[in-house]
Amino acid sequence: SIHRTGLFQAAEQFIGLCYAELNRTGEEVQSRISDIRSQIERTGTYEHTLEELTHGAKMAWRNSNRCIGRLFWDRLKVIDARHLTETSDIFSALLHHIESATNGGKIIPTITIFRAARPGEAPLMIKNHQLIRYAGYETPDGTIGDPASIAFTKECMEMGWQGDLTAHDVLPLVVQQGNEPPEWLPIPKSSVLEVCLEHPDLPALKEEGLKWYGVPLISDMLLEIGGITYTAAPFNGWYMGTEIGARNLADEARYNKLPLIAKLMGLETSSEATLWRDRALVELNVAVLYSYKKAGVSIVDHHSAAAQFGLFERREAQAGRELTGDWSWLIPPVSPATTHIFHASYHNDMRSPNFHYRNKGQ
Ligand code: HEM
Ligand code: NRG
Repeated sequence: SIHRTGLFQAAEQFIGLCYAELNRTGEEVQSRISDIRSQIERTGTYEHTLEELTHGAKMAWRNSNRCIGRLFWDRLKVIDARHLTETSDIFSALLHHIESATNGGKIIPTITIFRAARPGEAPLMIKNHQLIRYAGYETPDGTIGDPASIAFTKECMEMGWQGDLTAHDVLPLVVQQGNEPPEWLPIPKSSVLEVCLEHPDLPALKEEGLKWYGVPLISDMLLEIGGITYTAAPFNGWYMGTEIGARNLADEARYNKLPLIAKLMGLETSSEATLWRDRALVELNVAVLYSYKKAGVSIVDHHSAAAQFGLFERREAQAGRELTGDWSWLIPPVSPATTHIFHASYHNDMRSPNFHYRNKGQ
């Protein structure tokens, strides 16, 4: 069938690339490809070896055009959870991912890969956007928490979950197997590392109760390797400070904290031309980096991240690979023109293996 032919071609292309990078011989490639051909003929799909899965996930990170953190692509820790079928075991694996990747603050870039979609079978899905995220509530007196979470928070409450209506209620894990109803599990507080924000020379900030969680764990993207789609493959690295300080806490449609910071700084906010927004933005970002560093939680500032990305660019050239990137996502949202990325251009071609959004392609 068309589907099997497409799958076989994708597999063939992936095995060729992957085995070459792993210094395997041409005979090994040929024998693996004929093995895959017969698996596809018999079952309509094929299974990756642990080595293919591990290297394929690393290649997917390396091909993530929007990611500035790709220098470390080869150091991804890959956890094979393909054998798990019970929802309770899947929850345990998610909690294990959170705890082992958090690693007391010395974050380990990690991906846990659950079973792939099988032909004609409804897939396994993690409904959370990130494994750890704060709830958002619309109340008559305004929004509480993270406005980005309002829709998902409603779904959780319809399933019987209840938050404390604080600005920082950690949402439960929600897993759906095929067409079964989704199931949820609260994450133990002890598993969630958080950082309270303080500023080196604005002592009043500490009293405002601003905080963020330590580890970004994206859980709603598809991982495609050699034509196989893993519908549940949560991954994490560490934060770049601007993600928190220039977006999550600063966007008007998120926590909208720039007016508060400006007030603490005593800035004149009646005229835009005082650049109070810009000055508050910088100090909020100083506070994020200072607080994570002080708490011993891995984080990178955007200048260091850009320099690391520059080294990644040179290493890719050395390896004879063409770099792909999405300029509009790679530039940091604070002082973009101070990084080399701003002054460069990138080819935004989609390579495989890669991560994809769920609505596209599935
Ligand atoms: C996007 C940094 C690790 C895959 C991003 C973004 C940043 C970033 C700043 C843009 C996010 C945004 O603007 O919302 C980092 C840093 C890492 C890291 C500092 C530290 C190690 C990883 C890992 C993976 C990964 C381990 C996968 C294995 C991606 C993908 C996107 C992305 C797929 C695009 C997400 C989307 O389209 O929404 N990364 N990343 N990153 N990163 Fe990384
Ligand atoms: N901007 C989002 C997280 C997106 C992914 N960022 C990373 N990924 N650093 C936020 O929560 O602010 N990662 O795997 O490290």
